[in-house]
Amino acid sequence: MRVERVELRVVRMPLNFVFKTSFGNTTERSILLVTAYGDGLEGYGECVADEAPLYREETVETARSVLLGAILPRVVGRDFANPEALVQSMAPIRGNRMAKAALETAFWDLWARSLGRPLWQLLGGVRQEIPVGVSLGIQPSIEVTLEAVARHVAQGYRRIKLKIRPGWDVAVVEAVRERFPDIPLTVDANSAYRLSDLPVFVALDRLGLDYIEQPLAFDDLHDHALLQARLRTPICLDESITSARDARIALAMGAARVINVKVGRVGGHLEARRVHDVAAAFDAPVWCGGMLEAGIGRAHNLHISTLPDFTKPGDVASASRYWARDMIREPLEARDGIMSVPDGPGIGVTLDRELVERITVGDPVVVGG
Ligand code: OSB
Ligand code: MG
Repeated sequence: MRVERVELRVVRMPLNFVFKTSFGNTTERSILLVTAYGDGLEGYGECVADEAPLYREETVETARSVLLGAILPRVVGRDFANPEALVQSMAPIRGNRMAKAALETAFWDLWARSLGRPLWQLLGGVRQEIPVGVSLGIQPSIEVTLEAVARHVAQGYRRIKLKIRPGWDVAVVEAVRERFPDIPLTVDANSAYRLSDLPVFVALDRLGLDYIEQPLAFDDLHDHALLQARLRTPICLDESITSARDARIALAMGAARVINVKVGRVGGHLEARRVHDVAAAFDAPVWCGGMLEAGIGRAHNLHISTLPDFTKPGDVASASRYWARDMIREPLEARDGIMSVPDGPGIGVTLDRELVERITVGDPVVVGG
């Protein structure tokens, strides 16, 4: 498949809610959308980077700049027999995994469409029904949190994740656990704590959490290993894992027992599958994380979630939770906590072109003829 040309555009979409985490508040997303053209077909990828580098280092601007300046010159106008070949061509470029993933996922979609096959089959998926959970941002009060949990449990979500940060942790989680003694419950700190906060984690360790996600620094596997040794509750790493090698090291040294797989964070589907394979070799469960994706990114997340070791509910909730109007035509909605994986060629969804044009910020850039 020759990548004849690639279009980059930024679209702006307002969220239905303020998403509050330990690193900041999100009220709308600026999303870099990548379209790869070849053989009269189109494939779509959505970059997970945000406007500010508060989760990891990349931003919408760095991803755009690295794609234009370094990645696309190696790719546009060239033939790739498969996604492996494309990934090979990007390998000399260090880091910038969110930028690479945006193009890599667009290529997978294009390639799968050219073969007339749904992406999940080409990835090696084994199911088309995906149990999902929900990630609840930091709420104004414990009372509001309890209402939000009740609402999402009633909707059928299979796991509730609560964002925590210093000063908003043990009390709220205890209150939720007391009201909902049996639900699968997790917390996500987004790197807000240090090892000296051990008493917080010892208190959380008594609350029957499924795991504690990314409690410590994004680049500190060592302290996560020290913390894990003191806890019964598994640690799940998100920010810290950018590759299959990171996953191998983290699992081998006991820094985590569960891995959050995000296609964007690790550089694309191929590396996400490698992370999955490493975790499976360690008997460690994985689940699919979310980055407040719109339809294209959410569809890609559903496809990767079909691999066998995705045994815990992911953060791939109904699109209508996030968006008044999504950028794709097909509704990606959970029913009783289950999302169905689209079965058409590629990612199996189509862009709402009229909407995409309307929400585009600035001018799209097209590379190649
Ligand atoms: O840490 O998992 C995270 C959103 C943006 C950045 C990081 C994270 C998240 C979420 C939301 O938790 C997941 C979602 O609903 O898409
Ligand atoms: Mg997380």
